[in-house]
Amino acid sequence: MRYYTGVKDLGNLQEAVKEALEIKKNRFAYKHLGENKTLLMVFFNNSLRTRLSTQKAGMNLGMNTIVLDVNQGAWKLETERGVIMDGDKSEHLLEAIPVMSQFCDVIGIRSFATFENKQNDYEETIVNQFIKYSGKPVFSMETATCHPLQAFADLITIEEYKKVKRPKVVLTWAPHCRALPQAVPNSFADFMNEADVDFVITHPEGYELCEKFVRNAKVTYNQDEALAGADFVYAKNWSAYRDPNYGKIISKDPSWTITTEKMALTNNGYFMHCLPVRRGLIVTDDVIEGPNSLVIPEAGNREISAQTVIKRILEDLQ
Ligand code: AN0
Ligand code: CP
Repeated sequence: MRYYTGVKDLGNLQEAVKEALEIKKNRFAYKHLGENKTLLMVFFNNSLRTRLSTQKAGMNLGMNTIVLDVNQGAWKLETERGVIMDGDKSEHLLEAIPVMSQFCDVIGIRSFATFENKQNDYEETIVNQFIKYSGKPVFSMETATCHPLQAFADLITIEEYKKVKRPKVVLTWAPHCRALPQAVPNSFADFMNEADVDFVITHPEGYELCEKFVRNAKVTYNQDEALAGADFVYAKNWSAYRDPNYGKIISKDPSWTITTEKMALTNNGYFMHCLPVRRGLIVTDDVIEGPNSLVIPEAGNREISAQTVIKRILEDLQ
């Protein structure tokens, strides 16, 4: 593997999950792969889980790791070509990328949607510039439209906890106070559409996701109907995708919060969320603290999804 920006890069998904579960049993078995190799993790946005789990994954593989927080201590970067740089941005991405790549063998990149230009966001211009100008393998740690390390960890978690061969998995929108990207639901849908699950998406009208990720999934505006008989409830807020509301909050309807009453509609279903989560908006304390909450093992599996991806990248670098 040279690049990891979406589900397609994993090839056979069942085999990728199998490989991840093998790695989980013995995470230090591939330490030789990363010897004298350096992982650079570039963050344009905040992170707790991705930063820790990806660094840990690199260390499990014997790599040295460097973390760069672009907005804390590095020069502010211009990303557009053809601009006169007389504002607050001191350096251009087109120099910064090849300089970064002098000091590493593999690059992870986190760069959220800016919501300034939908086309730029959905064409993934930032990560694609890293791919084009770094000369190094590049993987996503959540880019403008996708978070494939998260969705891979989610699928591993579903595989570990499922009680039936083909579980019902529901992705539900939930209210939030800030406009959030569509990356997490996009990637979750992308993975679930390829997995052996009965997949349903539910959200208020106007929160339709990009068709390229939804594909043939069942979509309903009726959350209760979607939750009926669910084995897994995956809650997430996202801002509107469709024009003219791209990147905007168009509803904060509190009746979409995941509560004990909502979970009672499910098949004793598990609760999932990528974290960070705002209690009282997305989910109640009782649900997230309850016995059916998978949020902690789900976060733990971020180490495994990252390690599987970096292992495959290192295997191709040998
Ligand atoms: C981000 C998002 O919704 O994409 C990161 C989630 C992993 N969440 C927030 O910014 C709160
Ligand atoms: N789930 C996730 O990616 O968390 P962080 O934003 O804390 O990395």
